[in-house]
Amino acid sequence: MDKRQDEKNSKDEQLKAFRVDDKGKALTTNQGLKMSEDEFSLKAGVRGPTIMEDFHFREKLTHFDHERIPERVVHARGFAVHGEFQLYKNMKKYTSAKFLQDTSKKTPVFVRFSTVNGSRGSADTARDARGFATKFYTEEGNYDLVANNIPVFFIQDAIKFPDVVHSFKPEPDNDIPQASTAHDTFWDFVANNQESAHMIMWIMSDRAIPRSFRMMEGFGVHAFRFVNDEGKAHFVKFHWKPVLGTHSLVWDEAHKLMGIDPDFHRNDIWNAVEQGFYPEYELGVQILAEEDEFSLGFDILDSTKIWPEEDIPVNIIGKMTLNRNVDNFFAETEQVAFHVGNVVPGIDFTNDPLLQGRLFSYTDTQLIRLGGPNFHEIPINRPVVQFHNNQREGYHRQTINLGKVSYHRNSLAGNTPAPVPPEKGGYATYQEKVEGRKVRARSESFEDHFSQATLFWNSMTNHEKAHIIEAFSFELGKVKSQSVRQQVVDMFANVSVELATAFAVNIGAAPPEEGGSGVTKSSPALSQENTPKSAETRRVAVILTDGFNGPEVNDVLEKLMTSGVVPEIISERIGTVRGTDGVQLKAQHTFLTAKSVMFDAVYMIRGSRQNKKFNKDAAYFIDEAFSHYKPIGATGEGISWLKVNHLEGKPGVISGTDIGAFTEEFVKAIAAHRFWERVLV
Ligand code: HDE
Repeated sequence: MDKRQDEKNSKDEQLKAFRVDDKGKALTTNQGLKMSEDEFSLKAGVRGPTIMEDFHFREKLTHFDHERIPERVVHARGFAVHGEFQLYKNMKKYTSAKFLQDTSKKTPVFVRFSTVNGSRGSADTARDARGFATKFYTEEGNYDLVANNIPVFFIQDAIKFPDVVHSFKPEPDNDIPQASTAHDTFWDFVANNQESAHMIMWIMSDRAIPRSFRMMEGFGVHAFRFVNDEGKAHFVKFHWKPVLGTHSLVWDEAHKLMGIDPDFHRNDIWNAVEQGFYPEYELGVQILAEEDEFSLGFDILDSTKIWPEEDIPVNIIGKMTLNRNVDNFFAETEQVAFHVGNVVPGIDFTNDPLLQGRLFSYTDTQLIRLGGPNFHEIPINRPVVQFHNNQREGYHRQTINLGKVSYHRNSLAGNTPAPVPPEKGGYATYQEKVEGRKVRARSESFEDHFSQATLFWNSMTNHEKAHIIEAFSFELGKVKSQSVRQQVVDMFANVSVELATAFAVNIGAAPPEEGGSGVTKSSPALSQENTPKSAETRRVAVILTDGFNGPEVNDVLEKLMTSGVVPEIISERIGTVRGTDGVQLKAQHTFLTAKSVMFDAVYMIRGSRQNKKFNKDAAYFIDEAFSHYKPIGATGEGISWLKVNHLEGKPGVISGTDIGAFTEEFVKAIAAHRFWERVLV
């Protein structure tokens, strides 16, 4: 294969065959018949009834009537992007997976991000875990890493999945509330299923309101197995680390965005990819030798536990770059079918009872959602290698299998398709020794529910703790049952008395008298403050009106863009805004179409032609940004505005007349993300 061809993305090449461009073509029925009319149904007389014979009308309406498929029972709202994965380090020592061995190769990927709770049309910024599912189209078949942005789960055994999901979905009598856990049944579940404590800490934390899909981590949650060519196994946990760092919104902002831009996360990632700001995530693995299975002080089969990164470092082994938006949302994003059981040689499972149950659920759910057993033939789901077996028929079968033989063992086709021995790349399950009595029980080693919840609490900075208290206070403040509120306070007293007391006071419950899990350790890696910070791709609202200082503003905007910042101009009307020295800029937004919550920072300039309305709108905009701790910059007449509004010199408020120094400082402030010390200002 020549090099150029090798560079091609094999999945993209495969999808080409299925793309259709209707533009400029004649309108036909699905049978290919050209139609002379598409606006009027066939009637008996111009004012008469439509007649049955109208095959075109029947076909068009029937297809329309069947356009919808059932949404996913969880993770219904999602958004996906194509990309590629490239390895930094050969992992042959641990796994025989080919895509984890060749550092020169790019493996095509398709990643679907999602919320868990809300239905397909719900808002992006709800408080929730986020799905982060990756399909690697490898030369050995599809490998799916079906991850979340939270490293633990609500429950320890898959048999309880329907229970937890029923509790957080809208309540069944009135179907309220949408995409929210702030209601009685969820918190009743939590208080009565205390294994959820650790996951709840994450859900109440800033992790559950990410700034962007591009700025969140991904976690495979379970312990999986790597198996190498010699058959030696290691336990492994998978991590995705966003190159831009892990950052969040604040709750007031997330809440407002649900109304102002329910597609906030979709817009964010779609636009980033269109603009060439390709989201990047590094793949990390935590590896544990089999003989160390019982060395961590908790059970590695328990999905409510993390492996603290300070104890078992995350080894960064490669990078994923998302670089192409889908052509068609339904065909790709909606029809993609992930399955935690899609593995390649060198990757195997463990006996985590949550993982074991998932191995059943994912195929089962596609059968109802995609309408039959041939969903692997849908273009987005096809592996880039051919598949050959004796499975046949079923709804919507597309493959035309040749020959008479569809059974094994046979002589008529030379006993093919033939199994492949492990040494030639055939998948062989790791021969773990298993014995025991059949029991329906929780292992004693799964009984500590609070230690790691406390570890998480201990690892938070002050503002992160304050946000957790606020989240509990909001959620439980919406719970009607006094008994449930009290049960939750009593439960979280086991995590931290400080935490439980703080929110008990806010929700009219009795604070605990004692509690705590006795854990004093913390894990710095759990705080988002310790992740990378960058101004790149951050959106800055530039507020100006006619008469602004043309050369100065041009200079700042250029410098911002050189630093990877994305300025967008807001003025009184969309279109040309005129500055001094003949400088003209294009305003993309007005105060009606853009709100401060849609931006990471504000750059206030004004202009000599300001009027009362402009000043009032700008004041509201900047006040709100300030209350969300966002960086604010000002030059020219913006500086006097800061003075009048008493913002000058406040944390994260940058102004100056030396443009070089101003921009440098402003870019640093944008990278800092938020100025939490304003709480005290
Ligand atoms: Fe899922 N999960 N899950 N899950 N999950 C689904 O499969 C399930 C769990 C995750 O973008 C469903 O195709 C069970 C953990 C993601 O298409 C369903 C249990 C983690 C997605 C299902 C879990 C996940 C799903 C619904 C407990 C993080 C979206 C639609 C035993 C590691 C994939 C579908 C996409 C989707 C079952 C727990 C991640 C019903 C039974 C833990 C990212 O099969």
